[in-house]
Amino acid sequence: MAANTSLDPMDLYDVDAELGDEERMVRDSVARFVDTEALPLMREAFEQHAFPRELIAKVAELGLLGSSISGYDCAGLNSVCYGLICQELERCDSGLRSFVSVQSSLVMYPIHAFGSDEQKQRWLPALAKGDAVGCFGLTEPHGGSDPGNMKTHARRDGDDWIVNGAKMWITNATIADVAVVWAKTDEGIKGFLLEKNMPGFTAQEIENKFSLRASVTGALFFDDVRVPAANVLPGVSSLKGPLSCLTQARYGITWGVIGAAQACLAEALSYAGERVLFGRPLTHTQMIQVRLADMARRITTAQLLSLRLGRIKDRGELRPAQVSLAKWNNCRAAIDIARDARDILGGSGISAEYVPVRHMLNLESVITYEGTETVHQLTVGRELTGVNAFG
Ligand code: TGC
Ligand code: FAD
Repeated sequence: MAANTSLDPMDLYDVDAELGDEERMVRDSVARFVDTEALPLMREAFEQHAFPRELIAKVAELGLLGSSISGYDCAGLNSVCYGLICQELERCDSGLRSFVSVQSSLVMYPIHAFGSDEQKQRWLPALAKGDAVGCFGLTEPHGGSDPGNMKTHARRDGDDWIVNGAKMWITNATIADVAVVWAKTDEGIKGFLLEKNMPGFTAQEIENKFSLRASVTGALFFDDVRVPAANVLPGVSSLKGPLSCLTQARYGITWGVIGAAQACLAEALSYAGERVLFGRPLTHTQMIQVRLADMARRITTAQLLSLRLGRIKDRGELRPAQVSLAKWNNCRAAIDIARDARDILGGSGISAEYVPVRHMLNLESVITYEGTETVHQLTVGRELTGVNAFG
């Protein structure tokens, strides 16, 4: 009996049917942009260890920066649209999705949620248009999993604040016009908007990465940086501030990694269909079919988790442990799929001509940043048991 070919291999449960017209339209327009304008640049960008900055104006023009914010020249789209944007961008490369995640969830979101009217007017339209680039400084050199123990600190000096310390592994660090920097103060953890030319504020690129090569990553240093009170986010004074931003970005990542996994499955299907060994294409062997089926199973599970999460988020009922479960599950699924797809391609799997190895290497960062797998497992464990096992 012939196999049923009517299902979409990238969407076995027809998640597409659960989407509204606007959600489908957003996904399809980002997909077109990815296929025609972004993907052709990405292999070389990865090889050159450079973020293709020419794409900033294009993602801005498509309304992808701060897309969940209403007003301030932003698109005001729902959370599922944001997720679909991340999915299509990461189908291209995690570095491109990272750029949009950081700008949207980690820079524009805190300015919108915790900023003054003046800060919103000044920064949000510029960030939405891509005229300004932002970065988010939370992780420090001594250990990113425990940001409550940060060393960067700020003290009042008249109407100003003086910031000292350092941040590490910061996406967009050296190309940012504004950095949302979290620092300890006598009044709790506060967010500071540091501008690139402030005396004492420097950024240094981290070179020779084997992962996220098409993304800028760097360190930030603060040596007695004088920051006016007008640059402090007035709406939050605790760890809840930066952790709320992470919830937004982690949600987007749950969708993003589905795109990377789909790209790997597509490549594995195509390669295995053409590769003839022992007198038949690889797709005719049971073992390869089991491996492809397992990829589809994991992708389908991830799609259902993210869609459900998006609907919960749009109802305003999202809980951090729910995001942790999906970040853990979907990143694990994607990295396993990428590694397996690389193996199905044999020696070709290590070539930049095929996408799995690039996604596989990128996903090593994605499974680490925004909370490592262990951090998310322990977050779910804490939710189940009521016991904090981090310490
Ligand atoms: P804990 O006591 O759990 O929480 C302190 C306060 O924050 C609240 N909260 C959250 N709020 C919103 N979203 C979340 N996810 C939240 N998690 C906790 C919590 O309710 C509490 O509020 P309140 O009112 O009671 O004060 O804090 P803890 O110190 O025990 O930390 C818990 C832990 C380990 C989960 C947290 O520190 C953590 O998430 N660590 C991982 C750090 C991390 O993910 N860093 C990411 C840096 S940014 C990045 O990687 C960007 S990459 C981007 C890219 O390029 O795409
Ligand atoms: P550590 O916290 O030192 O963890 C080391 C190991 O210990 C991990 O395996 C971890 O899971 C494990 N571990 C930690 N705690 C426990 C525990 N209680 N029990 C058991 N095991 C534990 N940060 C930002 O602030 N902004 C950015 O824009 C940003 N961009 C990034 C871009 C890239 C490419 C990368 C790689 C990272 C980026 N990060 C950013 C940093 C990222 O969030 C951190 O790398 C991550 O949170 C982990 O922190 P760490 O690297 O210091 O590892």
